[in-house]
Amino acid sequence: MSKDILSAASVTKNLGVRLIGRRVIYYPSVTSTNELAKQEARKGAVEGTVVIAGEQTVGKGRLSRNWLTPKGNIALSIILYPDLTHLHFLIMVASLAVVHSIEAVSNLKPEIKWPNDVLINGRKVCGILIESDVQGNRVNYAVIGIGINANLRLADFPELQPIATSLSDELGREVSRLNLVRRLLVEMDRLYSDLQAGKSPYDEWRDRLVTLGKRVRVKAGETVYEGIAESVAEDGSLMLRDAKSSLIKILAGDVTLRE
Ligand code: BT5
Repeated sequence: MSKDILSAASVTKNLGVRLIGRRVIYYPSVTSTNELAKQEARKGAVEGTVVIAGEQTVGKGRLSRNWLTPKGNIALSIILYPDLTHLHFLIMVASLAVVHSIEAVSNLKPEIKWPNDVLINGRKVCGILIESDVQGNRVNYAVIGIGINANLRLADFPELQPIATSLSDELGREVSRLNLVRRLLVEMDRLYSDLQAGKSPYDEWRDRLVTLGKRVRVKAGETVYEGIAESVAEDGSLMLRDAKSSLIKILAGDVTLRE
């Protein structure tokens, strides 16, 4: 088990951020940081507030799936009040921030898999769940939930072993969650500031996608598409070239990369 101590004070100390991470709420154990962050957002929490947990008992993936967050992992949720025109960029900002922060604390080479995964050596090390409340043109809030397998022994979770990995399993040593979380917040703060200043994360995000050029199978709702992942649009959708050479635009889905 990791000995590094996560707390609101240790995370925020001299962090030097403008928005994201200027306020941190830490809980040793919660149901889901996204649920708590949404409650805080509805109460008007200051933008950039981060809810961090030592473990989650009911961590959430997309489409009501489960996200396992035993002790030693990282689970955090960031509260933002973005413009509607920026909403689709948040997944790009978040995945780039995760990649940069892992690279900053290790020599690992993370890759982004469309739409919301970060992989190392082909296995999922991080999942991102963005939940937002939109009314007309107004975004009441957006919560970016990030789960990173930091110090997780996959041998203890056989059901995840084929698809998942952790930083500690990849490195053969534990990582400092504190260093990683602090770096993640600094990267998020910088990329979000850039976005607000009109600099889009799109180009870098597209260039780092492992998905492009690959033969993929995408399940979106009840529909399954197969073809070559040709490109991504600036709104984050995947452009898939199917067997009939039609170009199909897919907003969100589950991707299987095929050899
Ligand atoms: C995701 O969903 O990848 C989004 C995960 C978001 C988790 C964060 S943690 C902080 C915040 N609070 C929350 O409650 N959630 C967010 P999805 O693409 O649907 O992937 C879910 C699938 O990944 C599951 O069905 C499992 O197969 C697999 N999975 C579950 N736990 C995992 C883990 N720790 N590592 C890798 N894969 C996992």
